Amino acid sequence: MTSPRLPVWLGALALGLFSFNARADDGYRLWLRYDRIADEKLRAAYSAATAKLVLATPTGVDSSTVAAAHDELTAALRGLIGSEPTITLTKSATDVPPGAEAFAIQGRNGTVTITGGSDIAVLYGAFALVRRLQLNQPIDDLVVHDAPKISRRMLNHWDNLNGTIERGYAGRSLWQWDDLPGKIDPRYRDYARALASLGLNGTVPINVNSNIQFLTPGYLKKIAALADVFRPYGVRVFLTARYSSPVELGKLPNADPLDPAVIKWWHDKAEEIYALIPDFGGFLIKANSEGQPGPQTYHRTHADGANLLADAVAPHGGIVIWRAFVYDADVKDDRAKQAYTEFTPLDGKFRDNVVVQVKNGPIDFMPREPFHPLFGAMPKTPLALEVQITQEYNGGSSELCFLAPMWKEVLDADTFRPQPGSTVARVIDGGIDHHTLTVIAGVANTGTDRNWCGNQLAPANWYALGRLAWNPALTSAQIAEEWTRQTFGNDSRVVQTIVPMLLASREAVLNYSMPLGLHHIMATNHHQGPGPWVDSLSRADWNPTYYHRADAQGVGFDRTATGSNALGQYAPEVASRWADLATCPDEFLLWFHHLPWDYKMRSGKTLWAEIALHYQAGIDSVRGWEKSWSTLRGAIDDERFIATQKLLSRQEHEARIWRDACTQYFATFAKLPLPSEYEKPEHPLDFYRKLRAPFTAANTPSVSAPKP
Ligand code: BDP
Repeated sequence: MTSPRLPVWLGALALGLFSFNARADDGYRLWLRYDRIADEKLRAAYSAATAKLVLATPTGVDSSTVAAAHDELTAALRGLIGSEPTITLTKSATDVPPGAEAFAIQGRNGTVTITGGSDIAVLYGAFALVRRLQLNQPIDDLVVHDAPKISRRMLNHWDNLNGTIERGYAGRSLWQWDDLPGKIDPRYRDYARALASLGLNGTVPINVNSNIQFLTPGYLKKIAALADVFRPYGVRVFLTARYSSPVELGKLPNADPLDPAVIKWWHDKAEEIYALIPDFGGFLIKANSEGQPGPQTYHRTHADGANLLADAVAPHGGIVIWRAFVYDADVKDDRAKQAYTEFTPLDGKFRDNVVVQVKNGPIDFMPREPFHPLFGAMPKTPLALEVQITQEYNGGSSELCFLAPMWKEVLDADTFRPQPGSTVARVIDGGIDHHTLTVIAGVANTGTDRNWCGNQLAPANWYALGRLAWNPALTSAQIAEEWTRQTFGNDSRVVQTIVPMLLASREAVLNYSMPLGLHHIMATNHHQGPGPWVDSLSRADWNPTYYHRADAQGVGFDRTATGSNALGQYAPEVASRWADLATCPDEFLLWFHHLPWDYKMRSGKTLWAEIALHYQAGIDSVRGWEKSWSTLRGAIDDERFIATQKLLSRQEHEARIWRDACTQYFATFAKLPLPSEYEKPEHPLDFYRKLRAPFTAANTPSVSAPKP
């Protein structure tokens, strides 16, 4: 990807037209780097194998999407192997289903044919071929058939009208609202290329805490201009909407979903949107959650609310994605239970074009949560999985935390509903309950930083979400290796250093922040450091003390039958495993149980010692990466080498703050000595209690939904 601001020669460098190894690289090109392959023999083999490229589409007619595939292949082959491919377009005569996103790649005797069920599928095939070349994989006698497992693969941006991003750590919003629709930042196209390269086919450019301005005619034109840029890349635009828009924009007395005037208002709004954006995807709605308006304001259900909007977009082929992240001020026994309690009675009551979007766990994107009990519990309703790519609770952009292992843990979890083998992946891909409307969404980590995501390793998470959305069966290791090779090159020393770091990082972050099932013990507002002592926020369930429940007797949230019985929301096979201390995995121990400090763990050590040692282990991991990263000096460009070195050093510092703050705080209850392996804390507890994070965009509470 080239920047509009770069001088011409640098742009050429970015496209890989120069064969030397650049010593500076700002990461702008993400994983779409087309630097010349060093191995001459391999280049010659690739050059011979790709002498002719045939794009076979259902119509054989040139389109902006075919042109995008053509451009990408040309840039990639020029850059990677220095050859000028001959690309021809033809009408396909194969068994790839028309209209579908499936593609086939066949290579023989110097001709590679990419056949797709649609033009977009051909573009996906083009990116798949390019990836093979970037990974230096053999392409002789190539036969590849591929198709996505989930139909809507989306990014959810939490970008605000004023250019800030809720929980965004990579600069300002990519969308230059003041300049749109007249001025199109070339970066929008690079964004669409990145999405298409992974097969992501939907984007919600604006925050779920929505601003009514986005539904005004002026802003709809700006959004339509974005949609025009994204369309050739197969990326459809969706919008969030504030539920009370008919009142605030339409000046109606209420927004009751059963009121005919409200129904008409939304129908008219849908017409207006589709006139500007004919392939508009539909609405993503956060309602009756964290202060957002919703149907319950009018004593109606989430189904009434969703169906109102679903009926408005249905004539145009649109869908409604209704979020299940709900909790109200009336905290009963356990916030973890609320979504299940509110939504399961509504199963079967939603229109066919509604999907309910569920976060991976029942609380809120904590570093580790058990899978959400709604998965498997609403067979008549398509359920989407929502994960967070932006690292709200995993160190923002100042820490390495590769999230594929976290998402895999959830995708592979067995809900046992209706029978064993019913994994979350199979619930959301529609396989279990035979739904065809299937959705997966990641809350984006993009911003205006040159490297897009705040640090040089964070794009691995964007990449991972896209690849898992296409195929949830891919392993974290496969994804980590692909991304590393595409981003840092195929030098085995580089690959063997970076991949293990990525794979270990999520567990390390857990260890030094919220080990053994501890959760929601972060600082107020910015969520980037420890705050286990916080107990004064206006809602009980915003306070870390609500979640860890440390006292002289022990620590942890009893969610068994003797406590909140949140476990009762899972299938009996799952519930009994987690309820029984003999079978509950250590990683969920304090999520489900309140245990004495001297509780004997599987390791033979006390719970207290294990907590302290997990915190220490987290730091030891980061220190290990600092050492291994230092061996890469000279093996990668200096710019990314130095930036990442600084990142890891900052991470070590932040990890120490977590460890010293949390262990000293919990020690005030445990009253037990720290194990000998544990390093002496740098400062007393009071120092950490007084620490205040500096002002950053990420450190400001949500604009429209103030919360901890
Ligand atoms: C929480 C975030 C908050 C979001 C909310 C949501 O802290 O900023 O608005 O999720 O998903 O994790 O709506």
